[in-house]
Amino acid sequence: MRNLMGVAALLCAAVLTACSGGDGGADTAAAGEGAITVGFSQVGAESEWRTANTRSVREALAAPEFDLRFSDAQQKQENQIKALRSFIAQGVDVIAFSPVVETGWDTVLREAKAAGIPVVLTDRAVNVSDESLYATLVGSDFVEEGRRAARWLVEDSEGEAGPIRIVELQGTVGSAPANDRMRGFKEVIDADARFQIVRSQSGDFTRARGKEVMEAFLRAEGRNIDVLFAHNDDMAIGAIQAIEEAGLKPGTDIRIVSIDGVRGAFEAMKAGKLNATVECNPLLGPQLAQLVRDVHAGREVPKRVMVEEGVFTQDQAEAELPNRKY
Ligand code: GYE
Repeated sequence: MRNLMGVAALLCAAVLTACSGGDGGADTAAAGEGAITVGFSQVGAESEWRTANTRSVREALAAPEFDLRFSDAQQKQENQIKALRSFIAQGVDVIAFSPVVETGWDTVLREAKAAGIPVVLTDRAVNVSDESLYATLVGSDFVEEGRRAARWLVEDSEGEAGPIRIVELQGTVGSAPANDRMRGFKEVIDADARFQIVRSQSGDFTRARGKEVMEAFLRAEGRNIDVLFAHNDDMAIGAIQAIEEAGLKPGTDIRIVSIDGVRGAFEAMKAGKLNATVECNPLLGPQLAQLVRDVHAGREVPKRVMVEEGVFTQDQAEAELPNRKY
């Protein structure tokens, strides 16, 4: 038995650089003959959004025309770089990945280019000196999402006297959604002197960190917090718990606006604990599949492909909840 396991482990190591651990876990899907081999490196499993995104990508690339090699980076850039190198070594037809952070990709993307493997970015952008290092990016407009969150706040604060003290739970440091949502939000609130961001810290897009950081905000600011802006719903949901444990009413004592539009956010809005969520649609699997087909066939693709989305408030939560697919 032990020997068999040893052989299995060796085989596993030979086929993919890592079956678990290393690049954070990888696997293959059943594929038809002549299938397009796609190496996909996912950020991790940090949020409800990400779970829905992974499901969408896996479903779309489960068709026999694709052979999917999926790898989970557990929110670490070094794991993603390893996974990309492993995909290059395997000679996949197309690489797709959702970059954890924006910078630090030039070298590995140059390696992919030298190997003639087109790269499709999903969800998050990169900051590279040479735009030809990737074929296209399919994802949301995070700056606009930040603006939408702020515009909701401005509208909701009509007639209110200042100062309106805001705490901000930021996403993963250096990630495109954290950078851009912060920028979009600030752009709008900076035009109105009543708004002040009094604390700002990363909660890494997770519930657990969102709760911890909100606890620290509450310790530092006491009852002087009017608004929480969270870069994603999961951190807002974690923060709601912290606010309740501090004896305050989330949604009333502290108004909360976050981003993603996941089911948990709709439930929190229905319960009156979250005020608004800005939609960020994770179901981009089908668009990704089409881009993979196109770049593989050598067809021209737009450099930027957008995902459609909206804003939802408490009064819409009950009616919208049954329609939510994530
Ligand atoms: O908002 C957050 C996730 O990159 C858009 O990552 C994505 C973000 C999403 O962890 O929940």
